[in-house]
Amino acid sequence: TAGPDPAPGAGANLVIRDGRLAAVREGYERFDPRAYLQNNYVPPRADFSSEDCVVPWKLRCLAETFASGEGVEPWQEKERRLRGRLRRILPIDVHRPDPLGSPLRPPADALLSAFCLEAVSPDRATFARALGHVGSLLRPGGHAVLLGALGESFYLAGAARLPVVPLAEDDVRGALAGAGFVLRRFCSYAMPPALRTGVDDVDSVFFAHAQKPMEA
Ligand code: ES4
Repeated sequence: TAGPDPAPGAGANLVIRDGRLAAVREGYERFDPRAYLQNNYVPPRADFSSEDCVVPWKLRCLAETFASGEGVEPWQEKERRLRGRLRRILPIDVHRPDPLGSPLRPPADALLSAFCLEAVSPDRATFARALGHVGSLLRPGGHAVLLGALGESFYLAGAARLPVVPLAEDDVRGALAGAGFVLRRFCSYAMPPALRTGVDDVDSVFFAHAQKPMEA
């Protein structure tokens, strides 16, 4: 269901949603990260001899966006600054209105999520709500950078077969607008037959760069 999160005890709606989220959680208990990397981040999907391949496409989208700010600082300098800023890895539950369990202070400048939200959401409304939850961690003017799957209903990672909500381009645009974002860039990549290897049923991959408006 669309709209605000139901209050605890809001009835059947909440119970049904919890059951499907429990199924998502159980699926990930069998998730095999090595198999996932093998399926998506080595050839044929990560073939750097071809510009038309999906992983080079994803990396180009990210590189262009991250190079578009002020400065033009060499990438080595960016890498050094980013590594110097990393502090901790925190667990996050995107289905909670307060995904980190407490507000982020100061709020984040940027949020990057790749193939996560649609892969933990049983339906489009849950995807849109999850985007709103993580988006609430951003400051006014903060940036969201998303990569994800369109038209995908499942993917494999070893023994795990994970359900995915099949999204259309307009679902992503609508969810970003509904979460209060202004879209800066949206593009997609149709998965060519040679990269339809059976590890999922993805139709295409999307990239979105969106921004929270500055405070009035
Ligand atoms: C992915 Cl290229 C691609 N397609 C579908 N799912 C993915 N997860 C990570 N990369």
